[in-house]
Parts: sequence; C-alpha cells; structure tokens
Amino acid sequence: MEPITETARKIDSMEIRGAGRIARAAAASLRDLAQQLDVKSLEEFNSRIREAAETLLATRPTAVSLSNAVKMVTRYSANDVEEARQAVVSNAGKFIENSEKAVEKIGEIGGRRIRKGDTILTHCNSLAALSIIKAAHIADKAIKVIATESRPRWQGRLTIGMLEELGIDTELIVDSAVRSVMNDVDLVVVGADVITANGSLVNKIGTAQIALCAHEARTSFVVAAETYKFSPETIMGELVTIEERDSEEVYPGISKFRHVKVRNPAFDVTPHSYIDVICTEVGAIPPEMSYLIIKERLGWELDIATSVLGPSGSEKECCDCD
Ligand code: RUB
Repeated sequence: MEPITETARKIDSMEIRGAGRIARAAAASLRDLAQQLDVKSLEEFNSRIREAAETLLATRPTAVSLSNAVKMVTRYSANDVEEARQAVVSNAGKFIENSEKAVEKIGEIGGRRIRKGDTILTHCNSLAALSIIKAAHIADKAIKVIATESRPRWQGRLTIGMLEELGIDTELIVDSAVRSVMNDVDLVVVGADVITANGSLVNKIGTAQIALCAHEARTSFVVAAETYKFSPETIMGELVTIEERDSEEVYPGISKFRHVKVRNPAFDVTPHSYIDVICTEVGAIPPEMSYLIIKERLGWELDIATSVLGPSGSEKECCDCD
C-alpha cells in the first residue's frame, strides 16, 4: 500500500495538484503497487487494487480526471495474478503516455487560435492551458500573458514561474483585477477539472467570474481540456461535487472568531454558453459537442464490466438501451 498512501497524501495536501498531474500520479502509484504486490490469489490482488483505487478516489472529490484515470488503469480481465499485474502496469503506462501526448496536442491545436500580438489571460495553473500559450510563444506570436494570483493557494505563482522560464512577457494581477484588465485581453485560456455532458466547465474558483467578464467584454473564452476530463457520470445526471477546503487556507487563525466562518469552495462552474471553444487532443470543439466526446471517447464502459471498482447498475442499463 506504500506507493498509494504516499501519493494519496501528496494529492490530499496538494503537493501534487492540477487535474492532469493528479491523474498521472494516481496511475503511476497503481502501477507501482501492482508491481510490488505479493499476493496468493487473483481475488486478493483485485481486492488490494480496489482498496487502493478507493483510497486515491477519496483524496479530491472534484477532478474527474482522477476517477477516469483510476477506472482506465483498473480495467482488466485476467486469469491469474501475473496477467492482472501486467494489465495494470500496461494500462497505467498507456494512460500516462497518452495524457502527456494529449497536453502537447492541445498546445498544437490551441496555439493556432492565437494571433500575433495577442494578450492572453489565464487563471490558476494549468499545464494544458500553458501548452497553448507555449505553442504560440514558440511560433513567435509575440504574445503577452496576464496571470491571476488564484487565491487562496496562489497557483498563479507557479504559472508566472513557468512563464518566466519560457521567457514570456507576463503581468501578475490580483484575482479581483480581472474586470479592470479585460479590455486589454484578446482571449482567456484556462484549464479544466471537469467538462460536463452539456459542455459546462468546472475549474478553479474564480473561473466563472472571469468567464462572465469575458462574456461582457466579448472576449473569447477558450478551455484546454484532455478528453479524460470529460465526465461520463454527468450523462447519468450526476452533479459534480465541489470540493470545500479548509478555512485556514483563506485566513490562518480564523478559529479565534466566534461569529465568522470562512467558505472555501475550491472550484466553480462556468456555464457552456460562456465558452467559445474547448481545445482537446482530438480537436477544438464547441462545448455543445461534449456529449459526443463522452460517448465516443469515454463511453459508459468506464463504469462497467471489467474495472475492479465494480459494475454500476444504472450505467449498464443506459449502455444497453443506447
Ligand atoms: C487546478 C486547476 C487547473 C485544472 C487544470 O486546481 O483548477 O486549472 O486542474 O490543470 P488545483 P491541468 O490546484 O486545486 O488542483 O491542465 O494541469 O490538468
């Protein structure tokens, strides 16, 4: 269980963060566990993998990338322990490789939408969004970036560090300055934690306000999202759980107040009508096409049949009647 406990701790404490990085770390820890497991039967192997998957899934409730990655890695049918071990190792390897390639492809596709001299506003710290920005920079488009601080966890500081390394002209703003600068912005580019069946976006808290400002100023709003960030569960009517984090992140020492409490939702929902395009590794799509991505790329089989996480009745029924 060692690789799992360690990875779960790092995801929980946000030492590992960002939807893509969480998903890859979870896949790698399942691979490492599968390689180390000393078990007597296939049933025992499956049950240890299931237990590990549940530990990982409990860390951060919002990012569907985590549950999609865990389901993809734990989806196998095997006759013995060695076959099962090989399957988990191979599934994890494929997931990690494909997700890294997807980030690059998103850069290629999204980078084409950036014009020479554009100013791009980004929020939080998204490798997929930064891939688009990097591709435009490499193509000599003389871009400028405005990055938000992204309180309370200051992910904007990670972003400006990366932009500094790339040599991209950048301005850092406090989150509340977004509307003030929006008229200087040509397009907004953000990442995604979840894309729902109707094309809405769940991303770092503050994203929805930025989208509202962009909408008001008629500024393009672009989302960078690998296809494994689309949520099959939302087709079944499931709502996305918005993670509420510790109040100390917002105001250390708040517990001394008797009548004040802190709300600290980590993510918010941007309606699809505020999104111009979602750049995925399979193309730049209008948000309304999200249902098709879920159906064709992810399917409902993620939840059924061969994942050791077990079948789920309602999904199976829907799959059968489709
Ligand atoms: C990170 C966040 C990022 C997405 C996409 O939130 O909201 O925009 O996860 O990131 P947190 P990426 O810091 O709370 O995990 O494109 O790197 O997957």
